[in-house]
Amino acid sequence: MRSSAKPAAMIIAAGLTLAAGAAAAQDALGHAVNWQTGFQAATTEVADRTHGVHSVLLVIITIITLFVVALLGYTCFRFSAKNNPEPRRFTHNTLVEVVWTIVPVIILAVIAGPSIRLLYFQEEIPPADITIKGVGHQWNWEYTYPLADDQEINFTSIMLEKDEAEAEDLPWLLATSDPLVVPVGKVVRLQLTASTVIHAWTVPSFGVKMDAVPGRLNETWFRPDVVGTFYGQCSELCGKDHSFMPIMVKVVPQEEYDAWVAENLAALDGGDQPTRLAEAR
Ligand SMILES: [Cu+2]
Repeated sequence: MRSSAKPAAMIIAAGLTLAAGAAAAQDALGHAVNWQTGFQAATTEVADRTHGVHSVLLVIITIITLFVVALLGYTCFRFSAKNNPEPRRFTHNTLVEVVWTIVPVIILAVIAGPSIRLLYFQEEIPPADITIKGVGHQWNWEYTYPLADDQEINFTSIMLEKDEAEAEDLPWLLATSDPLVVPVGKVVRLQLTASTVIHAWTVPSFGVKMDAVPGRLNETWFRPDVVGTFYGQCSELCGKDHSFMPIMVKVVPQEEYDAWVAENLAALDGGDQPTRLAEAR
């Protein structure tokens, strides 16, 4: 037993090192890296708390799995035809049945507490600092920022082709033409819908995944605590280019966000609307 435990421990240690390295490597990137096993670094409280619940569940699941495997192994060995040629004929054991009903109920009740608390935290949108409307098209995301005086900034994020992404040193298949721009530390309310089929707006670093459904307005929110560029992908199979409608979010300081809004508004006033309408891919 002892000799086989050592390689297993080494494999686990190597896996953890790999995961830690991958997590550290992607901190600055806002997207997953090859061979990454853990989550992308959390940059919102929702993501942080989601990871917390996941960590607790992982421990509980691991203990249960090991317990069941051990029981199974013991049963296979102890009650095999060879070791137990004369099987006993009873079919019920009240004590065992009570235990295997009550214990799972207690475990589920313990899991339900933090899980439901997190669900409420995710679902209750705090007072929003900015609101953005997102529309999923086949196959790109259109964003609208409603602003004062009936003005709005409207543009469509289209995935960069490989050469375009490489020219800008951005990750291909994740980088888009015009990214979403949001201020750091502010509550962003995102209202989502879709034009033809269901899509899902997902950014793992924010812990956000919300369906965009035609004829329906779904709301979600995020408050990014870290400046940087974060990526996600459509997460609801939506057609042939489902893999090619990524999400790119630039989280910038408030001044930079204000300047970005002013720049786009100035362009609107000059009649030179920066709107980039969806080009059919
Ligand atoms: Cu999709």
